Amino acid sequence: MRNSILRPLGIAAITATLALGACGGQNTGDAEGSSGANSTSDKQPEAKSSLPQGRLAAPGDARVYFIGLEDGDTVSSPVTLRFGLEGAGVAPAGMHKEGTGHHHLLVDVEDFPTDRPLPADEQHIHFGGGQTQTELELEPGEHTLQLVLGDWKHQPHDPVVSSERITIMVE
Ligand SMILES: [Cu+2]
Repeated sequence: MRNSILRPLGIAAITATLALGACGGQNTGDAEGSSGANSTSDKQPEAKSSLPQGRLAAPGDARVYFIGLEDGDTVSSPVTLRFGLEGAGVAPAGMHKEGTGHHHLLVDVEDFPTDRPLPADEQHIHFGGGQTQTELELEPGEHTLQLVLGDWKHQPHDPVVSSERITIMVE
């Protein structure tokens, strides 16, 4: 007796699941890879609407800065750098959360992109674990340093939260 009641319900549930699955599959599937038979839709790749796109917004008054280090300072290597952040929170890379980001240290970099993730190399140092301090070895001479807050995917916020680009002299 129970079976006869449960069975129709079970079938209905499975059907619903399949229908939903098919819908989701069309959006996220490899639309470009398979020029399959009855694909009526030439949808743009932007169809993955559930994934957050674009730059993360930042509070307008957010500010990032070096603590205890100013333009024109003379330091010895390695220099300890401390990152200050006001008006926003520190979050590890990969965490999509409004009003947060992680620090990026730009060494001898004049300009940086805002329309894509920041590069990752010796001159663009990511602190994706949420670190707010580092020790940096620098060759003697003049160097510029700048902090840029990056969002969960390493892209500068909108508006950009960056420090002044300071020049220091390394002895
Ligand atoms: Cu990053």
